[in-house]
Amino acid sequence: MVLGGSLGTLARYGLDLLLPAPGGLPLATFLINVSGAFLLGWLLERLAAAGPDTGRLRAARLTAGTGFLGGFTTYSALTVEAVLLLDAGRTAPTLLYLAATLLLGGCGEVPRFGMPDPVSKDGEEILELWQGSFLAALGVGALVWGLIVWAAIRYRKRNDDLPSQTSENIPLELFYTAVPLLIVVVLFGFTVVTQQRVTSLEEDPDVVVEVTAFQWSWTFAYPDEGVEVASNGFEPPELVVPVGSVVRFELETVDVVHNFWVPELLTKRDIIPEIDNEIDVEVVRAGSWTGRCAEFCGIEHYDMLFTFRAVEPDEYTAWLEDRRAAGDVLGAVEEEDVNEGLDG
Ligand SMILES: [Cu+2]
Repeated sequence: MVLGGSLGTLARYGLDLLLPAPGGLPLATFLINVSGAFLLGWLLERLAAAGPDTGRLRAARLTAGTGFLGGFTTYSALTVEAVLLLDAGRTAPTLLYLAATLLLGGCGEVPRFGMPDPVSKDGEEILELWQGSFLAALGVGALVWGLIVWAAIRYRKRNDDLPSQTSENIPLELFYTAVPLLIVVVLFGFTVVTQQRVTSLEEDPDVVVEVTAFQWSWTFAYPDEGVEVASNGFEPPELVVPVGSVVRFELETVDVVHNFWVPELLTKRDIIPEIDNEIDVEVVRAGSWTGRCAEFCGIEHYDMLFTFRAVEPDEYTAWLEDRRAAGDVLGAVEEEDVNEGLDG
């Protein structure tokens, strides 16, 4: 905790020196407190998900959370700066500064920035990558906007003298070449790691489903269970999977290119003639969502919906029984029948 606290304080002083104070406003403290609060929320959530607060997890919480982030964020600086601003008669900026820090910092949970609430393990990882990239972009954006406004105000035209005619500044140019490169490298690194993880295939999936796309519907076959389901011609077909099992979707098409997409999985995959695509999905909670074809594949593309339903394992077994009893067995589906049904 002491080590973490010292490192956190050092990091704060470093940023304090680096970041400008546009118009005398404490930008550095603001960014530090808001980002610190977000990081702490994220860290505590991750630790809570990893297991009970004992042993190494507890040590990690004390070092990184209480120590580092505790030393990093500084509410004493917030108070002192607010009082200094108030004394200087700048009431509006003071209130804005306090409100923005506490509101943003108090969000606790990072917003999803437009992504659906993920229902699979991969989806959670993809969401985290998206949130991280979005926050990084927001941070860079805020810094750039701040610098633009600051430069416009600080160096506005005051008289007719020529401004400074500096033609080059090697350290500065190196700095603004290195920083974007570093940002790209970091984003690229996180992307590759996440991509490798979410596209990797298990040795031995618990359930295999053969997903067949055609103009314009789907069939879902469970070869190990001898079950195959299709649309009844009136309702979209239903794809049912057990919660907590690794499900392999083997994707194939019998005609043109389609695309398998359940938005809540945060992933979709093209289904291309002659090319076998496979994805592994582990759904983490029960529910029912709408899946669709995400590749324009013809006049009734809009109708290529299916119901994606995740149920507890015993319910899944019962569903398989029901399907067999209803005659939804392998080979019983004729694609032409389904097409006629949909057309009629
Ligand atoms: Cu399609």
